[in-house]
Amino acid sequence: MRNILVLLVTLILLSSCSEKQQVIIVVDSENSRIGFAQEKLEKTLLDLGYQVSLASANEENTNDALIISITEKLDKTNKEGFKISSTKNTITIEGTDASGALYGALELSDRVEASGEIPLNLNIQDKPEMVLRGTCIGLQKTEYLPGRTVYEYPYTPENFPWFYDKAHWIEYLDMMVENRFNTLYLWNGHPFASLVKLDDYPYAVEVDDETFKKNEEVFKFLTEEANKRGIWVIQMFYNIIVSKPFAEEHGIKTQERSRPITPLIADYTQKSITEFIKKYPNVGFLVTLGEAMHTIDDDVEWFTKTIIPGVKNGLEELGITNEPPIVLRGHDTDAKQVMEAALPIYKNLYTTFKYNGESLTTYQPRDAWESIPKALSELGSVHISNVHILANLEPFRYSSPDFIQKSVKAMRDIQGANGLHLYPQSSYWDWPYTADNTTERLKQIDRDWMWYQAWARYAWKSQRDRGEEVDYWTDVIGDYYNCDEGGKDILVAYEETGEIAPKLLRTFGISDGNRQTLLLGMFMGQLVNPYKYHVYKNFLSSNGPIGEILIDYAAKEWKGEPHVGETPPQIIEEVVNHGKLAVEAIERATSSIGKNNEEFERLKNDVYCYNAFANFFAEKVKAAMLVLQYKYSNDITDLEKASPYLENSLKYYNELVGLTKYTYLYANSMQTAQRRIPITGRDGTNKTWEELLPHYQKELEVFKRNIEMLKSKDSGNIEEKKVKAYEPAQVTILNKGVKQFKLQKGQQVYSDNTAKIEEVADELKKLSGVQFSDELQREEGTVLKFKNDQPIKILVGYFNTNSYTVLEPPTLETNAQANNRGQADIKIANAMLVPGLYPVNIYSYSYEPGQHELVLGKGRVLILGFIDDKENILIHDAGITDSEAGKTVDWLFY
Ligand code: ADA
Repeated sequence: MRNILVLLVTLILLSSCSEKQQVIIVVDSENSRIGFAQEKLEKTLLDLGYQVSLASANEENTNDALIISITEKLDKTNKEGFKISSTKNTITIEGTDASGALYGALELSDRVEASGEIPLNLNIQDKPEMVLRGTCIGLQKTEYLPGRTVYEYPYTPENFPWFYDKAHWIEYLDMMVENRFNTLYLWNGHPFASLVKLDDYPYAVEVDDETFKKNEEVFKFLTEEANKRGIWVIQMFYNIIVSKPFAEEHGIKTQERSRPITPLIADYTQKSITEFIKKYPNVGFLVTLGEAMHTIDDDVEWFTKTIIPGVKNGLEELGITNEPPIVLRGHDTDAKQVMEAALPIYKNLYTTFKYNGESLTTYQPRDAWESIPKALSELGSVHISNVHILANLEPFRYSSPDFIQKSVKAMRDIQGANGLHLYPQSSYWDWPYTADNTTERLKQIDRDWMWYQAWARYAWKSQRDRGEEVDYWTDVIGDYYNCDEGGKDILVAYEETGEIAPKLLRTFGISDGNRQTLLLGMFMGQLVNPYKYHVYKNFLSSNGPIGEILIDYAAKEWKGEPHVGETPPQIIEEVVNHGKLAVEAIERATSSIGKNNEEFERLKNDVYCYNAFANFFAEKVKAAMLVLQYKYSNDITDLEKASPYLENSLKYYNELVGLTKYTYLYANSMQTAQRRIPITGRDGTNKTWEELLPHYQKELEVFKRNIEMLKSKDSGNIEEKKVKAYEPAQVTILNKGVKQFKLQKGQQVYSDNTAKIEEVADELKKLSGVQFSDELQREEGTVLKFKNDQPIKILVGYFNTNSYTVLEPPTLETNAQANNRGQADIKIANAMLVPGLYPVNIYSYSYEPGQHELVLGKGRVLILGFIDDKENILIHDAGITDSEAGKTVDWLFY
C-alpha cells in the first residue's frame, strides 16, 4: 500500500506540468477483482494523460484531486450490479459484490475512453439480466488422434500449443471481461488423466511428468487470472470415458455407447473428481451424461452416486462448504429426471441445453427446442442456453446483431433461460484459428470480435431499442473500419447475410447437427428425398416457424391444397434477396474504409460467398421442385425444365469455388467421418468447395443421362436400377438357441410376435435374419455374439417410426461414435414391409475377422443378415412401404 502523503507530494509536483485533473483511485478491499478494476481504470486514465495514483483508503482530499472510489456493498439479490454516482470531486463506484464493483469500474473506464475525458454528473445503475454469461473453448482437434476416438485428447503441448501460451490466455480473458462474460467452459472428453494423479490408479495418467507439471501451472494461472476478471472456469467432461492407459491396463474400451456402470470405472471416475476438486476447488464442472452410457437410469445413478459424491468428498477433505457449480447438460439424457434426483443432494446445480442444436437456425424455437429447455428452466435452478457448434455458419464471418438479439430474447422468453453458453462462431475444432487462408493464421478472437460482443451485449441486456441498436453498431463498426457511416452499410451486410444460413438449413436441411455442413451445399437426392438420410428427430418441427419442406410442398401443389407457413419458394426468394442487398451494402461501404482494410476485403469476400451460395441453393431448389412435380406428373418435360436450373446452380457453385479456393482452408472444422451431409468428411476429405465441385458436376451429368434414358423408353415411367441379390457371408452365430429366418415373404421376424414379411428388397432375398424375442429386445436390448473369418457387413434393420418401442437408429447428433463401423447412414431405405410392424431402413456395421459382440440398446431392431464387407451397397430407397410417400425420385441422380 502506498503512503498517501508521498502520493500527495508527488501529485503536487506533477500538477505543474499537466492540465489534466489529478485522480486518486481508492479501493477498500483486497479482493483481486477490485484490484484488477483499479489497475484497468488507472491504465485508461494514464493513457489519456491524467495524473493517477492508487490508494487503499479514502483520505481527506486536500489537493482538489478527483477521488474515484471503488467499493463493494454486499447485496445478494442483485448479483454483479453496480451504481456510479458523482459529486464535484468524487466518483463513487459501488458494486453489489466484487464483480459488480469490477463492472462499475469498467463502465466508467469505457466511458472515459469513449469521450477522452472523465464524464461529469454521473448517475448510473446497472446489472446483468443473465446470471451466467459464458464462452467455451474445446480442447479438441479437427481429427482423431491415432489409436484414439472422439473427444479423447490429452492436454499436451503437442496437441494444444495454445493452451500453454499465457499471452493468448490474457488476451482471451481480457476479451471476456471487456464483454462482461463471467464463465469459461473448457471442453474435453476426459481431462482428469491430464490434470490429476491418483494413488489407487497411478497408471491412469496419460501425460509425462513434465507436461503434468506444466498443466498444473497453466491451470493455476488460468483460474487465478480468470478469477481477477470475475470469471469462473468450468471444466467439461463426457461420461463414461476413461483414459487410454487405464483402459489398456484393464482390457476395456475407453468409451462405448452402451457402456454399463461397473464398480471399477465408478471408483476411478469418482476418485478422479475428488482429486480434481481438492486441487481446484474453484473450478466448476459441466457434465455430459451422454454419450457413452447405457440408460437414463444409469445416468441418474452415475450423476448422484459417482459424480456428486466425488465432488462432495473433495470438499469434505478440504473442509470447504462452498459448493462449486455443477452444470448438467440435457444432451443425450433426460436432464429433468436426473436433476430431480440430484437437487436434494446438491444445491449449486445448473442445467444447459442446446439453443438450436448444433446450428443457428431460428429465434422462434418450437417443439423440442422449446419444451425441453422450458421444463428444465422450471426446475428452480438456473437454465443456460448453449449456442453449440455452429455447423451451418462455418466458416464465413457471422455477426448479425439483429438475429443475435432476437435469439437471446427467445432464450429468455421462450426457453426460460437465464444464462448463455456460447461456442466459437466457427472452427470450434481448430481453436484458436479461423479457416481463413492467410499467411499468418487469423485467430478467432481477432476475427470474430463482433460475435462475442453481440452475444455478450444482449446477454447483459436483451431489451434494447432496435433504432438505438442500429446506431450503436454503426458506431462500433464505423470505429473498427474507421469508416463513419459506412458502418451502417457493413451492419446491413452482416444482417442480410445473417439470415441466409438459418433460413436455408431449417427449410431444406437434414439435421441441425454437425453431421451436416450446410455451406458446402446439398445434393439433389438430399433435397428431393431427405428422409433417406435420416432427418434428425424433431429437426423440422423445432427449428423455426411453421413451414413446409420441399416434398410436402410439392405434394400439396400437386393436389392443389393450401400451403402453411414458410414455403420453399418463399425462402429461396428471400435468401437471394438477402444476398443481393448484402452485396449492394458492402460495395457501398468499400470506398469509406479507413482502417483494417485487409479484414474488410475478407469480409466482403464472405458476403460474395454468401450471395453465390444463396443463388446456388435457390437454383437447385427450383430444379428440385420440378423433379418433385415429375414424381406426380410423370411428364419428362418437367425434368427437362429442371435441367437448366441445375446447370445454373453449378455456375454459382463454380463462383463459390473461385471465391474460396485461395481464401479458405476448409469449410468445416470437424474433419472426420462424423460429417455425413452433403458427403462424408472421412480422413479430412471433402472439406472444400473445390473438392465438392466434381460431385455436383457428376450429379448434373447423371441427371441428364437419366432424362435421356427415360426419353428413349416408351413408357416414361420411373425405371429403377436393377440391383443384384447379395450373397450371404459365412458367420457363426454364438448366441445360444437363436433361430434364423429367410428374408422372404411369409417369414416371421420375431420368435414371439406373429408379424410376417410381406415384401422385401430384391438385393436382400438370399439372406437370412436372426430371430430374437420381441419382448426381450424391448426389455433388455440386443446382443449378437458371432464369429467371422472374413471381413463382413451386418445388415441391421431399424424401424422407421417414432414409436418408443423401437431402437433409435445410429444418431450422430447424440452419439459421436455412431459411425465407428460405418453404420451412420441409411443404406437401403424402405427395404422391407412387415405388416403389424413399421417400414424398415437398412444400416450396415462392418466387422473385421474375429469373435465379436454387436451390442444394441433396448428396443425393437432386426438383424437381417451378413454380407461380404467388400460389397458396395448402392445407397438407395427401395420404396417398399404402404404409404403414398413411398414413390421416390432420387434415383434420377445416381
Ligand atoms: C454430437 C456432435 C458432437 C458434440 C456432441 C455434444 O454428438 O456430433 O460433435 O457436439 O453432440 O457434446 O453435444
